[in-house]
Amino acid sequence: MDWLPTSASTFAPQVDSILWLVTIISVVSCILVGFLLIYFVVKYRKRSDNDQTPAITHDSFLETLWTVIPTILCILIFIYGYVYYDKYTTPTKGAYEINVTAQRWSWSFAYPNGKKTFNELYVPLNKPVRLVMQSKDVLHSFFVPAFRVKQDVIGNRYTFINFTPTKEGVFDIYCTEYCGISHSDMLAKVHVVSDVEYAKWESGDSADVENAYAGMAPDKIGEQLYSSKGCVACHSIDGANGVGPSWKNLFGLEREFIDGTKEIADENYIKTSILYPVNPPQGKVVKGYAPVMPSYQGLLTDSEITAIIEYIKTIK
Ligand code: HEC
Ligand SMILES: [Cu+2]
Repeated sequence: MDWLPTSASTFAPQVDSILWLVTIISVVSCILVGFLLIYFVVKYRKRSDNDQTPAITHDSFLETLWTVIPTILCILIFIYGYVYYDKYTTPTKGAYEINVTAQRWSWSFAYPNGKKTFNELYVPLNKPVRLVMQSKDVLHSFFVPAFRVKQDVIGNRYTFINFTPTKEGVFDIYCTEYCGISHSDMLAKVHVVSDVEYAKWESGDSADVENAYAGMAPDKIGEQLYSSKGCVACHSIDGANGVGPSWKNLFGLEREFIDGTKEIADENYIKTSILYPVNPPQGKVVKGYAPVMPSYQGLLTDSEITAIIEYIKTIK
């Protein structure tokens, strides 16, 4: 039975060993205390009515012992933890740097070659990676259980994570700092791929993305993008109001904006809303909503936007 999540970075075994150490110390102490408790209750029970408790005030030897042993254990745990904490906060020379931006309620990643991804982080296998992270709004926290790394992401200041992935595959990224109503949707994936695949992915352009959808109908692609690009965090498809308006029956609807103007929600309106959600002159904020939608300029290709529009048309 696996007690812990997959272990997929160089830190994972180290963090696990500390966790096991602390767990074993706790279990052993718990059993010891429990056993002594029961033993003393039985041994020193009141045997008769004139049984007197002797007036023992203290025992210097025992008191020293039960102070010194736990102190040594705590110091050991601290040193053990500190050594690894130090390693994980110190950058490795030549690490591959990726910029991470957290925003309610999504993650975006910018790579050294100018590539950008949204809610999908790509890292090469067995290469040290350094994440340089910041938040555009509130406190978030970047957590990859499989790598055993977690770090708060805050505004106006960079925070960092260093790790070396050791296993190919797709792992979960969570936000672990409560950051508002769609906090639990602030999920992303990290893809650990081999060197060869990574180079291919890095040099690939958006054509790659289109190939990934080969043979799929545009509305189905749009449906996938709806979750993978994080629209799901703010837009429902069942008519329920979220942070943003629902997409149900959106296509063809007349929209009223906070500046009092109106427009029919057609292809161009939807595309403009995705690229310039809030900034005038193109951007118009739908009446009754806050101007919080992030711009997807540079994060969605034209054909992806078309696919999303096709998908929105199907939501009736
Ligand atoms: C952080 C929450 C958030 C996310 C994530 C988000 N949106 Fe929005 N969106 C909003 C809000 C709020 C509005 C309404 C205010 C406005 O018009 O800017 C809106 C408006 C829209 C509109 C106009 C809708 C209408 O009913 O008139 C479209 C189209 C749209 N978003 C598409 C998308 C797509 C596509 C994605 C994902 C790629 C996305 N949004 C992700 C919050 C979000
Ligand atoms: Cu968050």
